[in-house]
Amino acid sequence: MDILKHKFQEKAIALYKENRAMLSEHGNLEVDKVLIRQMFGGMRGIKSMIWETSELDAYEGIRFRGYSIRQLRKALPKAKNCKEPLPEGLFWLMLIGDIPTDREVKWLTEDWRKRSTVPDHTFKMLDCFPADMHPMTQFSAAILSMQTDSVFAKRYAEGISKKDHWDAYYEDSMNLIASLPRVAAYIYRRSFKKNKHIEPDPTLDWGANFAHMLGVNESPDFMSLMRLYLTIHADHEGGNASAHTTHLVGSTLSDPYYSLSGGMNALAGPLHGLATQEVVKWILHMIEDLGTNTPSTDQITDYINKTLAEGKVIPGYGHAVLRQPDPRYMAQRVFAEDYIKNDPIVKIVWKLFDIVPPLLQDLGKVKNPWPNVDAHSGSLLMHYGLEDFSFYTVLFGVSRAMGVLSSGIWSRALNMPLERPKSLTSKAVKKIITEATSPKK
Ligand code: HAX
Repeated sequence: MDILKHKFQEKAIALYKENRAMLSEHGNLEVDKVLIRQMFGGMRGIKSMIWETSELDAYEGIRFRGYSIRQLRKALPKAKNCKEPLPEGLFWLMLIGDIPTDREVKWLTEDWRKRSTVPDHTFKMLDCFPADMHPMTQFSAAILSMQTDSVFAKRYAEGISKKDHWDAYYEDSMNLIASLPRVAAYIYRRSFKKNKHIEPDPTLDWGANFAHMLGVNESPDFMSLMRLYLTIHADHEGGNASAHTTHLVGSTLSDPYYSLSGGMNALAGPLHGLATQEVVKWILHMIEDLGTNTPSTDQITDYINKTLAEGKVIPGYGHAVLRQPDPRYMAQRVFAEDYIKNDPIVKIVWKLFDIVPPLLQDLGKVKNPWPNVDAHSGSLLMHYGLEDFSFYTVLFGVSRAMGVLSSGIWSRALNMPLERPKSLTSKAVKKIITEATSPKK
């Protein structure tokens, strides 16, 4: 058994026993009552699932195993001459709960390199798709096509014991994460670079090799950005749409390929991960509309009001849980301040930070007027030559795979059951209200 898997097994058995004991003693304890507005309001705030790898606080933002992004930028192992953490280190932390050593991270980079083979039929299938098919459609289909290699599906068909589900899930998850940069880079090059592909570089770490295969910029700065990007987008606790979808599909004991493909379809929505493309699209339209890439505060204000008057949202702003500027936005801002502070699009992104929140607040209904992660990411990618914004959500997906699959391994190890919440009809809710509000006889 490999070193990561062995450590995981020890941790998983211990937590499984602890949780079982806790359930038998305190299973009937009430944590939260569900309100009618939560039932109709996208289940906001209902505590109803277990997610070990990260937790989101409305004011402090995301913590991975208790560590904030700022702490992780210091504590996680780094590549030589790079200030940003290696995403492999975050994966180890999410799975095991401890900050890995440099040696452990080196082992993981090498393990993923060995596992990074993509089946030939996946490339052949992608080659049959129209080149202008949205990259997220290609990505989700490519993930699904690799399901032929699923260790979990094969072992399940052979009759695997419940207690070994996590082991097969681990193998699939590691294989999948290892191969995603190759798949994503292939989609990018076939869609935007005349089908001219770049071979992986086995001397590079996971994130840097991905940057290399995209082939838009060979500078160490772009590799640093990619490592940061892949680290901060990985996980945002379990209730967000891509994580929750992956979790839900996995709860049926569909294998990680089915589950992640489902999660990616959720990420592809404009209220979720597609917002990263929408932000850049919206800024570029604004520049074209106004005829300048240095718009004044008044011009930007008018453009925002026009967008709102058309009944659209301002992409990159607002959040279902956060009530402060997203620390993932702030981490990217710090990177931009260090490396590319004179970029015109970055300057617009920073101007929007001052102009958008009061305008959203004036609407009187927006709960969080601050920027989310997607408000900044595209401007950084554009600067380094990754200008094809319909590809941005695929990058997000490669990173998100680390969070949702490490959580998936935990779900199988803790023997999480089929997920099946209760639904009611509107009529049934009205009846409940009538009974609760009519005077007692
Ligand atoms: N622009 C305009 N209106 C907005 C808004 C924005 N950025 N954010 C919220 N609102 C509106 C909502 O549409 C809603 O209006 P209605 O009542 O008329 O339907 C009202 O304000 C209340 O919404 P809320 O409770 O504040 O926000 P929700 O939890 O319902 O939704 C969203 C959260 C992220 C979907 C929302 O803020 C939004 O649409 N933002 C823009 C899209 C975006 O950036 N999405 C990415 C989010 C982060 C993420 O998942 N990244 O992957």
